[in-house]
Amino acid sequence: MTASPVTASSAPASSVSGLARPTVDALRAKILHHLEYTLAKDAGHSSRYDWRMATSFAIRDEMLKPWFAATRQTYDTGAKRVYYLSMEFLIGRLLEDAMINLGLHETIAAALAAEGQTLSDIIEDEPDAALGNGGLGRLAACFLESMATVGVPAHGYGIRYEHGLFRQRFEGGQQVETPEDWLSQPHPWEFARPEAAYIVGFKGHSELRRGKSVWVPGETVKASAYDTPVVGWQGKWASTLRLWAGLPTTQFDLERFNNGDYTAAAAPEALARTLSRVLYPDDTTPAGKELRLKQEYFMTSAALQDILRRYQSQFSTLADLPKHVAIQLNDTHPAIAGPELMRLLMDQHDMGWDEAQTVARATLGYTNHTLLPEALERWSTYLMGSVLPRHMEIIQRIDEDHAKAHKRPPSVGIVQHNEVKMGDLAFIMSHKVNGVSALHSELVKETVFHDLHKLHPDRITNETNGVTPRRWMRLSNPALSTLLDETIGEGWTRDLDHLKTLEPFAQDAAFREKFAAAKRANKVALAGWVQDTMGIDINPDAMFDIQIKRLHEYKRQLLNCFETIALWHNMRQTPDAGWTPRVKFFGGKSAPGYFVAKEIIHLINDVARTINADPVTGHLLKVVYPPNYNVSMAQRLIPAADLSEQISTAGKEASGTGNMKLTLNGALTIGTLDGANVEIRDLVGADNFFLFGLTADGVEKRRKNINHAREAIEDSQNLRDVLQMIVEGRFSPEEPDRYHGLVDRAWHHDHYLVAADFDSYWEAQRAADALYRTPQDWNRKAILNVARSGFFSSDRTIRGYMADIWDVPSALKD
Ligand code: T68
Repeated sequence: MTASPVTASSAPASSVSGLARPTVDALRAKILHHLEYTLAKDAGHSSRYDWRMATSFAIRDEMLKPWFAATRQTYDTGAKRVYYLSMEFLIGRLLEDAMINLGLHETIAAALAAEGQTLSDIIEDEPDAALGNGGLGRLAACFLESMATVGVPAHGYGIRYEHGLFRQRFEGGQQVETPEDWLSQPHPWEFARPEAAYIVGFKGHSELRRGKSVWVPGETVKASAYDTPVVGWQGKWASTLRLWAGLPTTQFDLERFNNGDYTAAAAPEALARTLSRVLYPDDTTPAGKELRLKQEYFMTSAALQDILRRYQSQFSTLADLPKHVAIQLNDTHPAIAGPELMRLLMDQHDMGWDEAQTVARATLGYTNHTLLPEALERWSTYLMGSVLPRHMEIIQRIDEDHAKAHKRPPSVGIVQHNEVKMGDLAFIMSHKVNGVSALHSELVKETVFHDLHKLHPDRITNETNGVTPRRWMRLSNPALSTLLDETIGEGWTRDLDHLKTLEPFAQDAAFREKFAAAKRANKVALAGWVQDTMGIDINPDAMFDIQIKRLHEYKRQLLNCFETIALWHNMRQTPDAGWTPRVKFFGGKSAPGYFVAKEIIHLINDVARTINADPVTGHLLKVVYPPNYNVSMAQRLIPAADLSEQISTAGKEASGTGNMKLTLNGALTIGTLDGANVEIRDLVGADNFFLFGLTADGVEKRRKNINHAREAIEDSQNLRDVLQMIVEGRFSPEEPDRYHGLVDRAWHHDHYLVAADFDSYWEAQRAADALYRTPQDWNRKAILNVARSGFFSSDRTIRGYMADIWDVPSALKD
């Protein structure tokens, strides 16, 4: 390979101020240095992987300065720290994110170009770190970045899963899972911290020694830390993601090995490594397995030991812990933190029961992410008592104390019917409990925590979710970002409320044209990718209608699929009726054991196959379901969306965050009054949102009529035709009865009210069609969606947590 001479040696064009930024030359030299000395490769014989690693190391070097500075300032000022405990961090690719936040995008592109390398190819070479299932894990990743932008001294704590969320393939239209192996290549962003290691126990028993309970674990493992720095916008601050890997505490048994018993010799190691082997792929349904409980405790205990060690290195009295430390529990998965923190304070630091409970509660906050009753974690007292005997004792006493103090009704207990209700435990052990959208937080008060809310009326609060505008606009949508920069300045990246100043431009025809051109460019790029990867030809001038999220019955991909069939059927009957051309995109994974969701995937793929092969409607309708939806695919799809499908059964989606990303990127929403859709619609205006369907109250009432589905189907010619086509095997001629079970459930077990909402959804879709035929009006509304979506920045969410829950100020001056 011939390298061109270095010419662009002056300061790079970039927007970051205040950071001493390296020049193109300096970065080029850094990359070459890492190629040679870190990777031991000759530039002339380096692969794309080598270039990516060398580039990542060069960027990582630039992260160290803000990271060290933030850490030092936090120590020096004794600032209060925030710890975000989460079983999931769905961080995705990190290279481009770091480059953008450090203002080095163009500099790196130039440095690589000088070596004959293309930045976009290198970016694409990075595997997605898929250490999460969906919204909850992605929210944690957005929060880390926002805390680094807003200036919160923060650590995220999680597990360094060797295998993240499985990879999805389609075979004959059915989902097939294969293991994800992001760590098969070294991860350039992490620093191993073997000195930060803690022993975590399981099982054994609890015994009294001199009047004090002491836990004697039957098994132990070691949690060993790996740190990844997360820099905020313009590198003014940084946070740390600390992930734990499981290691054996006992030495390798050489004697057994020498005696030929290789399996037994390696047993302790295998056991320990299992803890950080694989992410549980079930979103919204608890796994109920011993390994999952062990993983939760493993992460939580290691985090709390680390937090106390850091605290004690700086402060003396543990009674002051809540003055200096706030710990946030991302759902109930780390809810064992309540009893574990008490155990550490009492058993290891000699604090009394009452004080330990007061300190723990003042330190902990709990975020609830779901109302689905089946999704609330419960562990059998038998399992909890055998895996964590000392914690079981503590939980029982917390429960007794609470019962006595509040003379509460029997239905409120943490321990009920031989199960530990982790939501109730988290509620009782936290000083604040929050929901994730305005509607959700109200429903939390009325449903899951109805009784506890009555006893503690000031505890539940709302923190509506948000998304980081760095990744979800600046990085993923350069076309619109540049237009925003030119039109309203760059300030929106740090303060998304600046988008308000875009509002008058909705009336400006010249701006609307530029806006439409940016959207079209994104659609052309997506269409090219669909052609290359799936061989499907789609029209960039058709409406791109996108539903991307985990497959779940309550999210109602089935409703969208039924509407797609009805649309196709109507188009075939009157192909010349002036239809608005559409491309329906689906993306998402089903939990491997979720039969009904997998059947829906199969149906969507069968429908796509049938429709895409139809010459009559080929110019009007296509269905695209790319496999293995992940963060990187979201970054590709969202900027190209015209219509955002947010169609969950009202009362079921806690918030949604994809809905926010799509609005921000100028898609109009078709949606129910569910989760954060309610706030989106309030902010963007009812005229700029396609509303349909029952309300949360309406859903509850409608369910009381046991014939709700049959009546709705009988009233809807369209829906009857759809079900008839499916049941006749129109989409599965090779196996005509493939979907008999699905159709039967639609008639008789329609728990999520697909039928009841169908006609209203159909009408809203036709209103969207009509509007799309008047591009001026569509674009005006799309611009208003962008201009009014500033509220949905995760920076705003983080400021809410800081003020309402953590009592932490920003460490940044401006
Ligand atoms: C999601 N929850 C909510 N759970 O469904 C979504 N669950 O409405 C909300 O916007 C988002 O959280 C952020 O608040 C989840 O994503 C899980 O992924 C999950 C994982 C394991 C066990 C249970």
